[in-house]
Amino acid sequence: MSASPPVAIIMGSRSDWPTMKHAADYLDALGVAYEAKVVSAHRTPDRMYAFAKGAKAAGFKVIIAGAGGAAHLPGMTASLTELPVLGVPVESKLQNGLDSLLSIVQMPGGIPVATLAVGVAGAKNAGLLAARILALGDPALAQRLETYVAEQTGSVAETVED
Ligand code: RP5
Repeated sequence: MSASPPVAIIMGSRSDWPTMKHAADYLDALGVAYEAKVVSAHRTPDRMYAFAKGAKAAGFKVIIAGAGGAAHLPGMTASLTELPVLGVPVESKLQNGLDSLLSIVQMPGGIPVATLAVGVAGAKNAGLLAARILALGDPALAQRLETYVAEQTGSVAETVED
């Protein structure tokens, strides 16, 4: 059986994918392999437990976990694995994702979740942060990240006219 890719992107619902896809897009652009799947803390708790308990042995190195509303998936996953967990609060109807953010960010001391911004920006940065973590042990990826930053800097015009 081949090892899992370095990044797992998990999310509480298929409805989270339009947001979480932005993490996947950045990983694609940087040449980082990932697996994306729906793992709900509430609707599929056994799947969540099995995934989180087995993630390290399966070969994953970083977990990106997105959820909205009662967003328990990142924290519960972090409680079941030693791998770094990056939490993405997905926008919700109640408070545009502020509720998701608070659900994810307020972890008790001892169980870390690196919490990103709400929504698309958070998903993008989760992809980039996962790449930065992996780049610590991957000089070729570090070079690709450096190129990405340089291109981003170069694309920002100073003028406001077309
Ligand atoms: C959470 O509930 C999911 O992460 C999602 O953001 C939210 C709503 O899920 P659906 O009702 O759209 O499946 O568990």
